[in-house]
Amino acid sequence: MSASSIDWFRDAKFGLFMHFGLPSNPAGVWDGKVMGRNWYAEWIRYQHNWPAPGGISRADYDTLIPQLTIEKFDADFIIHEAARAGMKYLVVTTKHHDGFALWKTKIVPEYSIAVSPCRRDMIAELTAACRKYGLKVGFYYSHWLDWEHPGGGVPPWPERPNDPPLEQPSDAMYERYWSEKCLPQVGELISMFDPDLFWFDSWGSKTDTRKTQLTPDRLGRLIGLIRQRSPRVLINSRIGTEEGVDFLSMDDNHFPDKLIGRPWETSGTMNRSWGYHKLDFAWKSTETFLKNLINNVSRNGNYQLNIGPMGDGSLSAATIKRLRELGAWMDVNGMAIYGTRPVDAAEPTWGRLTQKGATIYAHVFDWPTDGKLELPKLPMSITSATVLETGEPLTVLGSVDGAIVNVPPHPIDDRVTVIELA
Ligand code: JFZ
Repeated sequence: MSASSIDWFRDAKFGLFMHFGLPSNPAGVWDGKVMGRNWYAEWIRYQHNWPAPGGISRADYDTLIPQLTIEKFDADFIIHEAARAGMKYLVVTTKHHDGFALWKTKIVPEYSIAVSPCRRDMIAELTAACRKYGLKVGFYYSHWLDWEHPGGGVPPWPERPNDPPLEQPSDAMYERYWSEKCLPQVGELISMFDPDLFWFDSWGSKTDTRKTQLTPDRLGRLIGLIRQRSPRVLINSRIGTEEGVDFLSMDDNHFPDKLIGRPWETSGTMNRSWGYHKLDFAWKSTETFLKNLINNVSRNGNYQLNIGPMGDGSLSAATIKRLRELGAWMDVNGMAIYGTRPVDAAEPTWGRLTQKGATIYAHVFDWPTDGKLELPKLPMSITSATVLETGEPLTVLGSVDGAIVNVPPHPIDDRVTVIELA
């Protein structure tokens, strides 16, 4: 990346993650059998010997291709919703672990959306919608695991604790996967769509298969190809190294408890699964998402909130409700999020702080019952305080080591009220 490419990411704070693919149609149910509700629906093919030993055979799995009609998929609608929710970038699964490409690829075209009944290019449609609404374009690409190519990696763990591990391809076969499919598809995504960000996925540094498959040589060739083709594209650390990449990805749904100096992000789910699971009703609240976002931003990080569109491409009502609730908060409080930086101050027990120039924003999670909000010692002296949502001025009682703001008896927003300090 060029020196300034990371700037948009550091200012954007909030992105939309989107998991879609062949598994969105069965949505966690196969032959009437329900996938564990703590499992990821996008893993339906390989999940602990479910629904039969060895998972679902390739031939059975491929019966999902003729079901890919996406008749209700409307990229413009989805990205418009994301923009209204205050999200500044998209990261979409161009190819998940199953190896099926959602764009009209010339590399292994027979395992892509081009051979599905819809004959549409979801990645082209989403990219166009992002450009229309001003969102940056990010691509999830499963570089490590690929269950279509005979050389691609399969899950690194035994199906059950006492089973032998799954048989991995030989190194020569993995090399074929890498040079015939992975590298050319990544190069093609750059030349076809000119993305702003790549989100690669690998994990478990202790699993040997990752170490032997994602060798420094292979990672060097992948990163080298991207750098050579695009000066601005950002790369995340889950590619398999923290060196030579642009930002760190935390473990899923992991929200760090301290500031991290390098740019970073957490990806999180709205319920449990990334891909749509029709029986996953464990929806988290908008309040939780707001606090996750503010927590990360106050510690120098971003938040990528996931949606899993249904098999026909549409969004569930539960998803749309949460996006709109987020948007309503961001409409009036967004300036306390975008472009801010962490504050050099002790973290208050009642919430979090962010800063932009000479303005500090106090995000109050737990409203004081005595009407007095105690500020920690701040890097500048505070003379005015205003409720951001209403413009109501509040009085500040100064002190060198920490001012007190007199606040109304009840919070303005009982999830998070922001007070602007200057
Ligand atoms: C991976 C994928 O397997 C999954 O389907 C989804 O795409 C998710 C975003 O990423 O799953 C992971 C990877 C890493 C961790 C957890 C789930 N981790 O490090 O905690």
